[in-house]
Amino acid sequence: MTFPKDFLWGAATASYQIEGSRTEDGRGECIWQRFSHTPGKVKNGDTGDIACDHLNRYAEDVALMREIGLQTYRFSVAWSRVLPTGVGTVAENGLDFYDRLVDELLKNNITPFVTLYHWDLPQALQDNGGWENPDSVKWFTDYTEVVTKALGDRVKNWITHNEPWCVAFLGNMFGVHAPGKQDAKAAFAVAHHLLISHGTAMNVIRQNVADSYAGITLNLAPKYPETDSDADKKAAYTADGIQNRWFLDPVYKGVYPADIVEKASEYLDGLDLSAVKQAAVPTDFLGINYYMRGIVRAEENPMGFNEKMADYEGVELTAMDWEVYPDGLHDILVNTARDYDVKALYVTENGAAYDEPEPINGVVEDAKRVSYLQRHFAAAEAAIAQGAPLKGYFVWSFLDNFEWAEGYTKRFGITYVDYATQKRIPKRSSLFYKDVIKAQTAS
Ligand code: IFM
Repeated sequence: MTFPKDFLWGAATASYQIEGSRTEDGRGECIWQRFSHTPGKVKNGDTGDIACDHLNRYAEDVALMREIGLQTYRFSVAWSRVLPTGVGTVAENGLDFYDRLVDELLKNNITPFVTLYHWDLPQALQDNGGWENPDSVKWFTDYTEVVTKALGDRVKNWITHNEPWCVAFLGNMFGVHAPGKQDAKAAFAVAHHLLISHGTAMNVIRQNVADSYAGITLNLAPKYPETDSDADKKAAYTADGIQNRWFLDPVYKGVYPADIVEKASEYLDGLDLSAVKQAAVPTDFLGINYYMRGIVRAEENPMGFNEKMADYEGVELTAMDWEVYPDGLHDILVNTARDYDVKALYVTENGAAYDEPEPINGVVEDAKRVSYLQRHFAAAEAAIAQGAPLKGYFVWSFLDNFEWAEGYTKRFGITYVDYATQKRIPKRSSLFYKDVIKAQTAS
C-alpha cells in the first residue's frame, strides 16, 4: 500500500466508553449513566462507571499510543464532566482532565482531534427535553464556547457531532440507546436540532480557535439495490436519503432532501425545516464512520423499502453480525466526494468486534481484525486513487471499551483491556498497525 506522505494515521475512542464515569468524581450524571443503570437496557447490566479507567490511566494510554506510532488521536469530551448540569457553572476539575490529556498528547507528538458530542448528554438537559428542545442548540453552542476557549490554544482539529443518525434514531426512534425513546417524531426533532447546533458550534469554533480545522462526523452506509429492478433502485435511493442525505444535504446544501421530507412529513410537523440552513457553515472536512452497507428492496410499507445488513448465508460477519464489506468503504468515500463539496475526508472510525482468544505470551492473536483492517485500508487507498480527498484514518478503537447497549461483550480494540485488572495487552492488530504506520511514514 502507498498512501500520501501527509496522510494521518490514528485511532479513536469516546468519553463514556473509556473514561470511567461516576458522579463521585465530580461530573454530572449523563444520559448513558442513567440508561445503563436502568435494568434491562444494557447487556449484563454493564455500565460505564469504570470502563477503561482512562481518567486515571490516560498517561499510560498515551504512552501506548506513542508505542504504536499513532500520529493522531480522536477522543470526545464528556459534556457533563465540564458542565455538570449541562449549562452554567463549569467544573474546573473536569476541564483540567482534558487539559492534561491534550498536553500529554502534544508532549508525545500526537495530534488531538476532539469530538464535542459523542452521545453523553447531561441528564439535567435530558430532563429538560434534551435534543428535542429547540433550546438544545443554545446549550450546545455555549458548551462549545467553554471547551474551545479552554483547549483551542492547543487543539486545532474539532468535530462537532459524532453520528447524529445514531443519536436521533437509535436513541429516540428505536429506543436501543439512551435516552431510550420510541417516538419517530422526537427522533426527527432531535436530528433537526443536532444539525442546527452543528452549524452554530462551527461558528464558535471559528471564532475561538486560530487556524481551526473543523467538521462533523457522520455514520454513512452505501445502499445497494437488491436487484437491478427500478423499484429496488428507487428503494435504495430512499434508504440512502434517510441515513445519508438527511444529514449530508443540510451540512453541505442547507436543505433537507425533498423526497424524504415528503415521505416523513407526518413526523416533521411543527419543525421549521428551513432553519436547517444554519447547518451549512463551510467545513474543512467531513468525518465518515464506516461499518456496513445496506441491501435494499422495494416493499409496500410507508417508507417503501426494506433493508437488510447481510442476513444471508455464507457472508463474512463480525461479532456484531455486521457484514465485512470493504468495497462499501471505497464506494461511500468516492460517492460522497462526487456528490458533495467536501474539501477533505477522514475515516473517523472503522474497525470490527471479534470474539478474541485469551492472550498468549502477552499478545492477543486477532488475525481476523488484522485482515479486516488490511482490506479496509486497501479500499481507502483505492478510493484515493479515484480522487477521494481522504486525508486520514482513525481505527475504532484504540482500546476495548463499553460498546453501548452491548456493554463489554463486544471488543473493538486494537488493544485488549483486561477489565478485572485494567491491564492493557497488545493485540496483533496493534502490532500490524504499528508496521503500517512505520512503513507509510518512513521518509
Ligand atoms: O462504539 C461505537 C462508537 O461509539 C460509534 N460508532 C460505532 C462504534 C461501534 O459500534
